[in-house]
Amino acid sequence: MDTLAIKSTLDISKIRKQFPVLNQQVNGKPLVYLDNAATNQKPQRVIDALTTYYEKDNANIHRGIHTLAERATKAYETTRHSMQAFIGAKHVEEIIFTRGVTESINLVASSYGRAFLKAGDEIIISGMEHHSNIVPWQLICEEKGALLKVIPVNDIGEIDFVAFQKLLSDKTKIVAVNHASNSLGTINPIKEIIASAHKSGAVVLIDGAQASAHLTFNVQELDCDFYCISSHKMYGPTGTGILYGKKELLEKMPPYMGGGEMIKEVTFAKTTYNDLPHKFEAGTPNIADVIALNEAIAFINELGKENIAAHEAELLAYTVEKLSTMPDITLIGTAKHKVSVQSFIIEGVHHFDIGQMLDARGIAVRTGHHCTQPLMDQFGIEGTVRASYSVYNTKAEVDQLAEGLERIIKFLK
Ligand code: C6P
Repeated sequence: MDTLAIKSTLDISKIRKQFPVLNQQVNGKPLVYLDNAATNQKPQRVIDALTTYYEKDNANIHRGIHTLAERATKAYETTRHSMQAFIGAKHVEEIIFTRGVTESINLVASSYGRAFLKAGDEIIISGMEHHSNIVPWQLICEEKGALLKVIPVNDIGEIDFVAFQKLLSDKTKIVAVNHASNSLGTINPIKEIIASAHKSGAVVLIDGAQASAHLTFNVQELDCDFYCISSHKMYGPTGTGILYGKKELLEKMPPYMGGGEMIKEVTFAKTTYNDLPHKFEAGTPNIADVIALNEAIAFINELGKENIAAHEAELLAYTVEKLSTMPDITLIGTAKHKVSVQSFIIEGVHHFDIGQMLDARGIAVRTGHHCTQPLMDQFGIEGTVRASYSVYNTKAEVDQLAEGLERIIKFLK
C-alpha cells in the first residue's frame, strides 16, 4: 500500500491532548519526543486502566472464584480476544502473553528449537535483525549444532531476495525476519519471504516489534507461523507482549517454562501440561499491563491504522525532504518501503554528541547501534542518530529537529 497516496484526516492536536507526558518542558524547552521506535508514549486511557485495575480489581487470575478474581480474569481474557481480532488470528488460544518480543522469540527458539532442530539444520535470519532476533537463534544453534545463515542487505537497506532464495534448501528449518527494521525503517516483503520459506518446508517467525502500531496486517493472510509483538511499542504498557503461533505448532511444542497454571496435573512421578494458551503462561502473569493493553488496542483501532500510517508517512517524507537538503547529513536507510524511522549520521561528529545537544533543546532521539551491531558493521559505522515517529508527532517537531541539527552543525564545524 502506498501510504503517501492516502491523506491523513486525523486531528493531531486533539490526539496530543490524550498524552499527558507530551505536555512538559525538558531542559527549558517543550518536549519533542522522537524516540518512538524505542518505546512510544501512553494515552491517558491506558494509564487510567492501570490505576483502575489496582484501585478496584487487583486479584490473581484463573485461580480464585471470588468477584475480584473473576473481574481480573475477565479483563485479562478480554485483551486476548482483542489481540486476536487486532492481528486476525484464527483461534484465541493462539495468543500467548509474554514479556515482549524478546521473550516471544526466545520462547520459540527454545521450545520449537529444542524439540525440532538437529545437527546440520539451518536457520535463516536477515542482516538487519535486532539482537533479539539474532542471539536466541545463536544459542539454540550452539546447543543443537545447527547453522545460522544471513540474508544480505544492500546499501539502501533492503534485503537481497534472490540471495535469500539461494539460501533456502531442505536443510532450512526456520526463517526469522523482522516485519520492519528498527534502525533503517525498511518494511520487508514478509508475505513473499513466508511463501518462499514454506515451499522449502521451513517455519517462519516474524519480529513485529516495529510494525504492530504502524502497519496493517493479518496473520492468517500472511500465513506466518509465529508473529511477535511488544505492547510498549504500540501505546501499551512495558513488560508485556504477545507471541502469536499457529495452533497446530504450539500444540506440538513443549512448554518453555514450568510452574503454576501451565499444568493439568502434577505428581512427583509425572506432570501433564495445560491446554493452550496456558501451557506457555507459567506463573502469575503481568495482569495489570495486559489489561491496560486492551485500551492501547482500542486507541489504535479507533484512529484506524491506515490513518496512523498515512500521517506517519507524511512525517517521514517531510523529514527526508528537510534532512536531505543539509549537505553534512547522510541518511542511513533509504529503502522504498519504510515505516516512519529515519537514521542519519553527520560526518566527523559523534552520534552521542548530537543526541546530547538535541536533548539540551528538548528533543529526544535515540543514538547508538540500536541493538543492530552487525548492520552497523556492514555500513562501516558505530551507530546513528535515529528519529522515529508516532501518531502524535507533527511537522512542526520535524522543523525543530532540522533547526536543532542546523545549529549543531554550525556550532561544531
Ligand atoms: N527495539 C529500539 O530502540 P523488546 O525490547 O523485547 O520490547 O523488543 C526488542 C526488539 C526486537 N525487535 C525489534 C525490531 C526491535 O526494534 C526491538 C526493540 C528498541 O529500536 C529497543 S533496542
